Amino acid sequence: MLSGGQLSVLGPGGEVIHTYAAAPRQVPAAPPIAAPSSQPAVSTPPAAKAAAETSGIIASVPEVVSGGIIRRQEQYYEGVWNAAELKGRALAMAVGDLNGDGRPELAVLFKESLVVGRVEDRTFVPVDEITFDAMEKSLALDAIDVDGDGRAELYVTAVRNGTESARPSSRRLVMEKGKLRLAEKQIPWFLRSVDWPGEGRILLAQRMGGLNNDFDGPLFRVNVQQDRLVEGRSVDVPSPVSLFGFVPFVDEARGTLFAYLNRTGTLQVLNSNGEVLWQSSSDYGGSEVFFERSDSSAGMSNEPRAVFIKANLAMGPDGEILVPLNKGWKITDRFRELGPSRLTALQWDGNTLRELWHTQEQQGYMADFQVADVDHDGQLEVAMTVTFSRPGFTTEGRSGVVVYELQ
Ligand SMILES: [Ca+2]
Ligand SMILES: [Ca+2]
Ligand SMILES: [Ca+2]
Repeated sequence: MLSGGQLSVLGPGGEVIHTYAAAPRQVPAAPPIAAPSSQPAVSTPPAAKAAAETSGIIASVPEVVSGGIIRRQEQYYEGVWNAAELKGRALAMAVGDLNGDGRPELAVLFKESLVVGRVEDRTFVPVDEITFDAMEKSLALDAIDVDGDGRAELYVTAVRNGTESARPSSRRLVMEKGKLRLAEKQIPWFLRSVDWPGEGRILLAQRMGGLNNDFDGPLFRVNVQQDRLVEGRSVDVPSPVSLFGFVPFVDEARGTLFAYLNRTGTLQVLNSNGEVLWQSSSDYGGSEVFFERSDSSAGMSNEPRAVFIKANLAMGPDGEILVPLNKGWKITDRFRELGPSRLTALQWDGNTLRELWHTQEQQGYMADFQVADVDHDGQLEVAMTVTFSRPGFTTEGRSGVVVYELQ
């Protein structure tokens, strides 16, 4: 990484292995524009690495040297572009084929609205937009074909305002003849799609509990029957896993394990009994998205409590575990402004999670990400929604969808 006029080569755990003096450089405040594509640079001199770091994914490549010591050098892939610039503060993003034509659509969620479009020639072309009930706060978004008709539905987790009576009031939307239709509202569950071993992505739900129990009871599958979302079988997850901030994966010896972001930002690997097999020494996660509930410990002040929706974890195309990091999130204030941010890919080696690569840092808060073929060219990308400026008294704020080529 380049900072303070020095290029630091980082090891898999983020520790500095070498530091080189480098020419001063402007740190871009906005995401870099598409760089001309070239072959991945291997064993490039430090100066070339500094140039390459302005775009793309930064991989940690193991290089065995004598004496049994494994050094990791960095390898840079170019190809990062800004697929959309949107007004307002994006809360979540989802990619899926909403109309069944074989091309993906991109949906971006804001507090009270949802925008759907397509990425054509690396540009976001809006298709439709829908505005929601202002008494509800949108929190999370998924695109998944639960009813199996070949078109993904959109699932928006939302909570009805009112700290005393806050309750999930989620929605299902479908695209019909190029228009979004609110097929169902006031769904009384939190909703989240999760990559499930042996099945692919499934949609799960969980209920809200009593005042100090925000996510309560088992996680369960949901199905669509007669245009209604219905409760299906529950899935087994270890305590303390709840709906947001985990992904299961398979270890050949140990069976299904769970990568889990705990409430203090430590990334853990749990077995099915909830035993912690590994945990990170650095922080991950970080979210600015929350709803409010009454705080039974607040006493006379009646100050509500902020319940944050944990960052998404997901599986990468090669079985990597993808974990976002928004720096600065230890501030417990609900008006936290996080960033810079990056997405890290980690691989389980049977004992520890090791870093494979991370994206170049973005100077903003990463609200959400998804691996998908966003531009329909047959190659997967990582798409992420980043908040570049926040709403103020005179501005609406600005968000972007940044796309990293994985090839
Ligand atoms: Ca489509
Ligand atoms: Ca469908
Ligand atoms: Ca693509």
